[in-house]
Amino acid sequence: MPRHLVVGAAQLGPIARHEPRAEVVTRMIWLLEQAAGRGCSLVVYPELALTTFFPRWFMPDQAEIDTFFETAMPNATTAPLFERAKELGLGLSFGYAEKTVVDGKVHRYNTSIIVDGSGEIVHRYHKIHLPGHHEHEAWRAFQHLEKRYFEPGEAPFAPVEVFDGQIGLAICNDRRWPETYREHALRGTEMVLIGYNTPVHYPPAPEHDHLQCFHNHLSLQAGAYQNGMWVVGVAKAGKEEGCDLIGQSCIVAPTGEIVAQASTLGDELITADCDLDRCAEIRTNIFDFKKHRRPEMYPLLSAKV
Ligand code: CDT
Repeated sequence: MPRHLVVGAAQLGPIARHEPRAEVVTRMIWLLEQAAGRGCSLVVYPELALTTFFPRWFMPDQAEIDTFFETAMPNATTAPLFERAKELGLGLSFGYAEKTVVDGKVHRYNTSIIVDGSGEIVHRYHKIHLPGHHEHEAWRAFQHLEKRYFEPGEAPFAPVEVFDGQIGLAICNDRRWPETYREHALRGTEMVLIGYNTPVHYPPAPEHDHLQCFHNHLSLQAGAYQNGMWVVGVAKAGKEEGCDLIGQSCIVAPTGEIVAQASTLGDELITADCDLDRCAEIRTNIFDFKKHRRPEMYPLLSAKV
């Protein structure tokens, strides 16, 4: 039996700083219902899907920063999304800012989850590659304070068995790192779900602004092909609080080909019927890791340099 997973990439348009979470959830449910109509089993939303991309502002007051964090998932605001998905028998994946207490210590993560078709959270991932800076840098047109507001995840990339496949997570900046896909692939991941918020303007190197969309697809397509896996990239797009975010949400086959792509910068669903067995086309041929990989020749790859 071929293992087909019909997946929906649910791109979100801009979310205003003071837009209530409940309104965002309503938008997410609208996309979810479209996905059900198109035969999807899994719907993937962006990084930090419930709020505006708040690391663009320096906020000295931790209480204000914490207004963007969730202390439970699901919670009263997201419950309607979980309930509707369960009614429709659909799985979900979305990112959010997570505040959690472990052994009396508070942790804040940039988190993404996978929810199965029965409404259970079956996987939780804490973003490993946190970009940006720690301190307020007034010269920038806007801040990128992920390093200040989150702590990095400490669990390696790994898939979970769900939807009759090996499904994994990564978040935004992770997609630019070849290690993300290779670690996933070595652990058997067949599809990686990657939400992102990527500004067009990159203050430290504005000469690269015109390359943002190119680098997005370059990374997602190379990661898919060089590791023989499906890649689902989902943007928060459009002009958000004066900051332009790229769109280009896409679903990439293990051959590196884009099989579906968003054409707007707003709320938009794209879908693809993904045959998970197609990963073997690459992994038992050109990138047969056991046969052709030479890990003894790459000792620095997992060393601190
Ligand atoms: N959210 C996120 O990781 N965004 C970064 C922006 C560039 S680094 C400041 C990205 O890699 O797309």
